[in-house]
Amino acid sequence: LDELKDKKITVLGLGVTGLGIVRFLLSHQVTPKVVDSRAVPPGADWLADNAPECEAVFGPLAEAGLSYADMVIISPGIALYESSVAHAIAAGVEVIGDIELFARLNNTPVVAVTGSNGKSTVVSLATEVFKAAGLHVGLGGNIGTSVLALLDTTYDVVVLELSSFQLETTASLECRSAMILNVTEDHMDRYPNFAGYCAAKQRIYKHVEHVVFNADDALTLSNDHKGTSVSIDGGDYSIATVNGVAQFSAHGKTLLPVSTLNMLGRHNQFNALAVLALLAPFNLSMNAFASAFSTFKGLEHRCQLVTEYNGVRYFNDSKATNVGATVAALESLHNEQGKILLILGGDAKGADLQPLMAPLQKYCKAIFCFGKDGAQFLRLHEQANLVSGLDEAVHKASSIASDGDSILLAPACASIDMYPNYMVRGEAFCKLVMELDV
Ligand code: UMA
Ligand code: ADP
Repeated sequence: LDELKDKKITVLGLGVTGLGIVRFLLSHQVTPKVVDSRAVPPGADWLADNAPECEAVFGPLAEAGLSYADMVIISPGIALYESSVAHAIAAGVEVIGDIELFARLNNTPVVAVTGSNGKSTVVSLATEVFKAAGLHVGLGGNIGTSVLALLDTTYDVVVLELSSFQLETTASLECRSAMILNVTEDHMDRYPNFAGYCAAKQRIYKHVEHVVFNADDALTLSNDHKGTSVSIDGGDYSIATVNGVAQFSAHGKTLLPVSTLNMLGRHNQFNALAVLALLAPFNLSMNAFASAFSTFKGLEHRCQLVTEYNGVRYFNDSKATNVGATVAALESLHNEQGKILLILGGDAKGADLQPLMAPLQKYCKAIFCFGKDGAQFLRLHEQANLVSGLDEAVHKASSIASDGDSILLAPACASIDMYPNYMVRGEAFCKLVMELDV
């Protein structure tokens, strides 16, 4: 930290991350310059009220003088190839993210998780297990809290959710254990190609004692192909049926009945296995896992049962913001008694929608498409309806659903074209469902 005091530091971006960095630096007597390309970034008022001593430049980055800094601490929403950032790097400026700064200062054991889907669920469940075992645990990262705040408290262990954007600017994070859960297309509006996205995710494995990977997804393998594997059907951690009872198992030994898990769906059984594998180095009691698995009901807006009317179940999976998550929801929620009426659309972020074709054909009675890229989904199903928004979708779907069917919001898209975020979209859906007159 003393090193930072002698440097010209620019904090780039003033959202959740930027504010966390500014607060942290100020509390350690470092006064940064603050830059954001938005005319009024989310943290502007806070900065004016609490840190008027910080020079602030809001507006076009080209005018912000990034190249004159010694170090730029960049937010994940800004790409390193953004021209002003690229110029600064070329001029020799050190550009790092808040996770890298955390890594350089942290002495607590870290469990880190990345992947296209399931990160928040896995880190939340892992945190609950640590708590049940009586450990003092900190949780941060992409899940929504700045990691630097974690340095202010003494923890036994820290659990981090890391996005590909955050990993791009992280080089020295040391982890006790870490996992890439899965890699399917996402954020193709940010990466030049899929390989770039995969490479960002791989950076999590740089300095890890206990590597965990998904045996069903080769893209989660580390470069040396070593580590502990997880797969429902057969990995070091898997599900085995013993005397007719499905059991979470490790290396052929049963650990816990799968029925202990309170969350719905096959993908959540995988997530539970991931938690068991990731936390293995900590030698926690199986009671701690059993307690957390049975009480954790899953996070809101992830395959969440809203209600049931006349045998029709309504599910909110607004957090399905990419194709992989929508496929997982269809595979987890389908049942023999009926079909799924799927509501999807929004901002597809440049994704290839083709992988949706087979599951849509197999599990869906009809689809209802809305939002900026809604029309792109129409060709994927013969019973496809273009609708103006969630209101029309919910009403149309409920009018043709019959006993045993499910109505599922799993948009495969970001919400940003019509809503502030996926939570507001999910809440809007739940409200429409609860107000249905059926
Ligand atoms: N932005 C500008 N100009 C700037 C700075 C940001 O236009 O100068 C834009 C970005 O392009 C983006 C938005 O502002 O559209 C927010 O970017 P940010 O970097 O300021 O974001 P933060 O508020 O700091 O939130 C970030 C993560 N956001 C992103 O990576 C886009 C949050 O994850 C994370 O919770 C938070 O840090 C704390 O770590 C959100 C997210 O959507 C939930 N993540 C993506 C995902 O999960 O798919 C990766
Ligand atoms: P993330 O933090 O990676 O976005 P979440 O736990 O918030 O992950 O879940 C995001 C979406 O992915 C939800 O729609 C959820 O149902 C789905 N999902 C959760 N776990 C998995 C998994 N292991 N594989 C595929 N999809 C998953």
